[in-house]
Amino acid sequence: MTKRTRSVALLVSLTALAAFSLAALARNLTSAQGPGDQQDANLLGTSAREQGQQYEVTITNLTRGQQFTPILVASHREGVSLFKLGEPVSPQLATLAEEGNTAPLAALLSGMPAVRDVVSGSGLTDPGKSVTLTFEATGAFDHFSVAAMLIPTNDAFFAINGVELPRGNNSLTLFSPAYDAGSERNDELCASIPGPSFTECGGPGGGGAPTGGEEGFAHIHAGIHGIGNLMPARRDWRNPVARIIVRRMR
Ligand SMILES: [Ca+2]
Repeated sequence: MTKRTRSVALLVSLTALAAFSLAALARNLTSAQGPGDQQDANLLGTSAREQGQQYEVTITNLTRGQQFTPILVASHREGVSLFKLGEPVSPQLATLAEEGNTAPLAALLSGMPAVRDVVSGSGLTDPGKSVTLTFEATGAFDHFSVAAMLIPTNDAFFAINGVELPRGNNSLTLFSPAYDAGSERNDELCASIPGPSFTECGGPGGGGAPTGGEEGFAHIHAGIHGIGNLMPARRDWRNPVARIIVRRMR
């Protein structure tokens, strides 16, 4: 075989190999678009989600006569805060603190790139009772926050405001005082406090309080003083009002 002949033969072989490779690639592409495609995508999605770490947070109501409304939990980067003491709260947190409605704050947080996961519980947590929620966090999204309203109050809430999650299998126990959102006057009147049936109100509470007289900034709540319908002997508290235990599940 001459040198030229060998070159041609080699070229033919390379061409055949390339054709075979292209055919195999084409088969793979066809396969990737076949019936198994959705399953593959699901597996990929599951795999991506599993890269996050799952945490369990248990919140206990430490008050004698206050219930917690549904509890919001979020994982996020360092620097995200639900509120700042001494400053006005966001309208979304005001709604949570005045009405027990987590939806506006959940929507706000969900739209933030610095937030990884937002979970809202359901139902009320009675004095002495606990509720457990699970959420995911990963990488730099290693902080979490918690918030829920105390009822019956005008705008009291407890919160964990951006705390670093425990590392490894360690659990972290935190306590929260009651905060006042500063967005509603504390008239302690049934007509101003939404919610279920309260003893002092003889039925469900009312709507929002009249505007005006709100304190204007988030602060430690001053408690129930008997200036309206609520009975301090039944509803007042001493801080802390909530115990929060968080630990990693996987
Ligand atoms: Ca207030």
